[in-house]
Amino acid sequence: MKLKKKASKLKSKFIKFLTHIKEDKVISNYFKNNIIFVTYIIICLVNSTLLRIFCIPTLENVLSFHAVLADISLLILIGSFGYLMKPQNRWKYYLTLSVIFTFICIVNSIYYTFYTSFASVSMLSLTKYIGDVGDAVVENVFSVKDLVYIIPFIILIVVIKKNYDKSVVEIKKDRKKKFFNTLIVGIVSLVIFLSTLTSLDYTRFVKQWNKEYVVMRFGIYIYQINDVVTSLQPKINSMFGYEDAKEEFDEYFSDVSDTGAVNEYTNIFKSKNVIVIHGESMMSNAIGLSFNGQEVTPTLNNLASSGMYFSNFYSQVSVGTSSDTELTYNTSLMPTKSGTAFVSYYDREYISIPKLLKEQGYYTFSMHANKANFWNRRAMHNSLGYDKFFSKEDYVVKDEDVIGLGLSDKSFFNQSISKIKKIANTKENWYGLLIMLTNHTPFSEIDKYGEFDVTLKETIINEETGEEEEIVYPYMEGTKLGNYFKSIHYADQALGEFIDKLDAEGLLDNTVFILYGDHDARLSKSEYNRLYNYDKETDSVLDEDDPNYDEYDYYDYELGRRVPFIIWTKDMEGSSLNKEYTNVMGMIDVMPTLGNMFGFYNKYALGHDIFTIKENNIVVFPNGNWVTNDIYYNSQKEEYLSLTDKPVEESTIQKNSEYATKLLDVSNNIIVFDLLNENKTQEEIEKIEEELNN
Ligand code: GP9
Ligand code: MN
Repeated sequence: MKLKKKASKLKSKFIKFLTHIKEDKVISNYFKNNIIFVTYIIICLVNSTLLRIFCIPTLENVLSFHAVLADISLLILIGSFGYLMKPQNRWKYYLTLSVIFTFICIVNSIYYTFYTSFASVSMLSLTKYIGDVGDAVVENVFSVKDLVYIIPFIILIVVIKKNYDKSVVEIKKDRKKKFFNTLIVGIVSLVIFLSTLTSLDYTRFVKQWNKEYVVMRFGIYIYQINDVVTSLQPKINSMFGYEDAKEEFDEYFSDVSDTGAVNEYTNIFKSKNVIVIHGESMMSNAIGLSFNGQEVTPTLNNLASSGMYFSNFYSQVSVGTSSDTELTYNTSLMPTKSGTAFVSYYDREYISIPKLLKEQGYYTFSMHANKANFWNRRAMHNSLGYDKFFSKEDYVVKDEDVIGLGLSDKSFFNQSISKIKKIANTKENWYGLLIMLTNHTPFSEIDKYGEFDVTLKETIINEETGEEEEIVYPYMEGTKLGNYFKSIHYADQALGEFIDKLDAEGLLDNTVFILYGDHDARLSKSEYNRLYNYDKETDSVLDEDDPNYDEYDYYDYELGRRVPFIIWTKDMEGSSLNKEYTNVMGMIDVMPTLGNMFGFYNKYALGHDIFTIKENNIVVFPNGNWVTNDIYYNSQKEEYLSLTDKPVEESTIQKNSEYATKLLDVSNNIIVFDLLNENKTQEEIEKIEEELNN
């Protein structure tokens, strides 16, 4: 009876409360009195939703209840502090917050287009290179969608202009009350949000590894704040980092042999001279491709068909692009997890190809016609052990020889010949790395690349006249990928001329010629969709319902990022070495593979000699994805694509993913904690820790 009475009392109280809200227009009054605060919340919510629409556009991601609740909680919590200010000044606070949050969305929007990942403050050290590749960023990456975020922001400015009132007077007590009420609402929504999280969400949040997932569950703003904290963490918290890292390192290498395995390729190139070409943005998909009977890359095609062509080869770059490839190629280590090794860790000890060849008496040099401090190469090539680094200052750069980022490849190669000749005349054995430059995004200087036709031409018989007629379909003409083909055609031509000249000078007689593509061309999926699904009738991409339509999806794109790796000598054609090697291989495997052929060995290489590991190889990418001969694994989405008919075991996925995580950890620790520097004194260890702390 008592209970019933209580219940009806409560009910009437509740009804009274609702009537009060309705009749006194509590909600509409709240909106009216707090219009700037409410608008700030709404525009920040709209922007974070827009970002998910543009970057991770599945329904689940866009309408993510978790992300919205996380955003609301954070925005209210931070926003509540505005009520501690005088009402006349409050708008400044919300405007500042909105500037910061809008900026976060714009930066992430641009960053995602470029790297298919969300931004990290640890990348700030790279901004000094933006000026040099700025055009590339503006032409290829910055798009109208990145400006859309400004619209909600403008709405806020309009609302502020209309509603801010200088004359409002509010007593301190009221201010505090408003602050506490808002804070409590923020805390309640945060608690609700936290109660929806699973333990998996927490671990992913702490690791901040799977960025897409973190943004989907925690929203972009909490992601970014967490990113700042995790980026600073190694610096704040590295006092005991060294010991742990060293222990893991010792354990990892405890059962690695002190000498390399012997196989049929051991020492086959011992004491030969070496020319290595770093092929800027050279991708394997150009090899063998033709337009109207014209090969895009005749030189590469020729090298591939008359040499050792590793056709299932990947670069493993992170944000350090060219420099990451140089690191991995030279040392068989992976790019660092934050920052880039070339910029942040140039002063560490590295075991590198030039250093090991030097032990055999080689003279080693590198050549690149860009500024010596680009990617901090001057310092880092020294750390990698090159005897000499030829850079822009060693070349004559006439205006008419400049294409894109700097001296054209043709001129670069031409001028390099005499330098190499000089070295060859004075040194017994020599090894040189030449870094190309012209085939660099945005591939827009088509006038300077020379003629290369990327249209589709067909000959038909005119029914009326009976004569042959040529029809031209635009196909790749005027597209970014089309321009890329023109650009790589130029680079290929430069390479061809270089090889001819080397030969004419007798510089190929006792030389192994090696070429790798440094990374893909960083073009969007839609460009490839046009290449592979062109509808000449409509001059656009085939309709999705068309039986011939074969969508170029995420996996096609990732697998299509393969780059060439070729080992070639003048007399290789027709020999037993001259074939295509199809086992999956990464840049990290180059040092051990070449080491076996040239007779050097690095116990601390993290890759494998491809002729020892053969079909059991795994290529790990800096984002945790990996690929084997059988499977491509997407660590962000925890999905895979089977590449063969073999069934995929869950245990294989788990084993390989653990291998990938371990490899990335050990590699990162080797660089960050300078673990290859065996003679490090306690003082030096303390210096590193102090450096990480600052
Ligand atoms: C710059 C060149 C290009 O010198 O190597 O660097 P990337 O933008 O490809 O990292
Ligand atoms: Mn590059």
